[in-house]
Amino acid sequence: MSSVLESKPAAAPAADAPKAKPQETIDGFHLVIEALKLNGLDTIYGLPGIPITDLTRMAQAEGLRVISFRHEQHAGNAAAAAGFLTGKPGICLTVSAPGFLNGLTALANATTNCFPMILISGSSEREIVDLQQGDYEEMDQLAVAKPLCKAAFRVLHAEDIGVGIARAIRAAVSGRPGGVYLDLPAKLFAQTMEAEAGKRSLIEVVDPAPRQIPAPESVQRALDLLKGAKKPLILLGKGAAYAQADADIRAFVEKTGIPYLPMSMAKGLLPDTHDQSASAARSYVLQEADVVVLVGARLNWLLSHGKGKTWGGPEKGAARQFIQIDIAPTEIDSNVAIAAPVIGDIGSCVAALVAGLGSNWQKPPSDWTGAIADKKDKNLTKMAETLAKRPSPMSFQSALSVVRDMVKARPDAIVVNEGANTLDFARSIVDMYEPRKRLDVGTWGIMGIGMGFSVAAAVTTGKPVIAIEGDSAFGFSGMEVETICRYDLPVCVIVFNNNGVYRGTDKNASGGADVAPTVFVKNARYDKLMEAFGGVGVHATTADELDRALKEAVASGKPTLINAVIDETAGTESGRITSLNPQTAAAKKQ
Ligand code: ADP
Ligand code: TPW
Repeated sequence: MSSVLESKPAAAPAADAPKAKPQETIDGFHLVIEALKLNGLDTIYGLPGIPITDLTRMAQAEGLRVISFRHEQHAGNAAAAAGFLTGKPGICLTVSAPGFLNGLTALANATTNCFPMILISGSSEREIVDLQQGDYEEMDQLAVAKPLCKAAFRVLHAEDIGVGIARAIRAAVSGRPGGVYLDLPAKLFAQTMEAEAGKRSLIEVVDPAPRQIPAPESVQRALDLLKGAKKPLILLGKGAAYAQADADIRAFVEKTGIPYLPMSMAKGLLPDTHDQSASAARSYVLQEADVVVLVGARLNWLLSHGKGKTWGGPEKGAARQFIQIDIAPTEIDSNVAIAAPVIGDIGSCVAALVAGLGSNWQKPPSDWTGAIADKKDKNLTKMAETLAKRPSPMSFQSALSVVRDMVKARPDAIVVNEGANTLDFARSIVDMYEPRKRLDVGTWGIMGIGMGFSVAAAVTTGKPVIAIEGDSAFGFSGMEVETICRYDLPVCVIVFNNNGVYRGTDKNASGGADVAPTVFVKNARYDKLMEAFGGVGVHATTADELDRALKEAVASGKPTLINAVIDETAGTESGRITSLNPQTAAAKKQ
């Protein structure tokens, strides 16, 4: 820690007094930096300003990587994605009130998705905030953050910085991971303390996300249920991807022989081309399965809450039973009854299930796996026909078939994906081959994660990133292409440009001069945006042009934006969730 020490003379000595030894001190800035370093947190995603500008400079000087963004939401999204990819909390650093609020969306989104991150915001003086006397960027940030994250802490004294950061780390990664807010008032940074005492006050967190071993009887209950299943199904969620228990999960799937479905961010835990993948027969298996094993997946809206038509209607629903593996006991029974909860970390739970299978484990009946194989064959043949077409202008499918081939050739590349139709089509068309290579809109279906997630993916892995973006989706974080260029990151953004939100053909019902609310400037050249900052911009109107540009981008690693012109009549309102639009839902009920 010697590099961060300041030497300050003690109080002015009297002329005849013996010379006092200079006292070594450390300030709040450096205590924060040292606490992060001590815990292996080596990257800060943020945006400078009062009172944290010096913190960003000093952190950089002390060897941390500081990635500076154009808007805090994207810095926050980057921290969240880094948390998901690495299992360590991603750090986002913002200024007070408005900067904090800009970061808060990302913090709430991280919490919703169970990604570990810590939002650290500078704040203004407590005395003034508490009396509401109107400080520069005054806000009671701790109170605002509390309902939107897993935990929130404030540190008032330099000697508590170590504890504050340790508590933030533990809260972010233990149990169900999530977002944590850490409030650091401006005054804290300039506080000093004696250096040795400062060093002693820091905490290196031991075992921040301890294994949680499931109760043996819960494992046995699950195995008993699974043994009797005629049409079993495994559903892998992004909790399974996060858990980094890839080998155990693979062993569980392959030893049981049970067909599985990956949720979008669990794609690649096993290659999408795996024999047991039931993705191409998704509707069929969800309707038919009699015992479903949920592995780090919640029965939320993305799974139709575990009931209704998606699950084969009331009769099938009544007969179906669930096994749910999750670290959060309160998740159980949140939508439908769970017959066999297995509570613990996914690695330990899945390993315990595999150990309990025994030597006489019977793989699922062949009439079940055979029926799935038939459906898959049919659907995959149909999909291959669609993908082989080369319409002009491009369709979502023809453009995505190019990306699909690229990812097949570079399975280590990370795919970031947002939009509506662009998301839905990419999820089913672009096969993934390795775990944690797909980042997308997640539990909220939120737009705006694109560039932040891309930056984090590139920074944490150094691998090529392919961001598959609807044109509307891209707009939420588009300015961060400057960030991508500034750090020279190997990110290739493909904007699926169909001139609007969902599509570009809506009309203004009033006949007035304004275009419809979902329509953008026609034939926009998003590629020029990348060129403005020194990256490569490509305007692609055919699949061949897209293919050439994408190959070039991945090979060169240069920041690239491909403006892929898609038929503006292609795409449906809200993609595959049209039914959630209030009018559509109401019409259906009538
Ligand atoms: P998806 O959207 O892919 O279906 P969800 O985000 O809904 O996935 O669900 C993830 C689940 O995984 C959450 O309920 C969370 O508590 C759980 N989870 C996250 N990490 C772990 C872990 N290490 N062990 C067990 N469960 C985990
Ligand atoms: C923070 C609502 C869902 S999808 C979408 C919006 C605005 C954009 C769809 O158009 P895009 O994709 O990106 O051009 P495509 O492939 O259909 O052409 N604000 C937030 N989150 C969400 N989800 C919305 C608005 C929305």
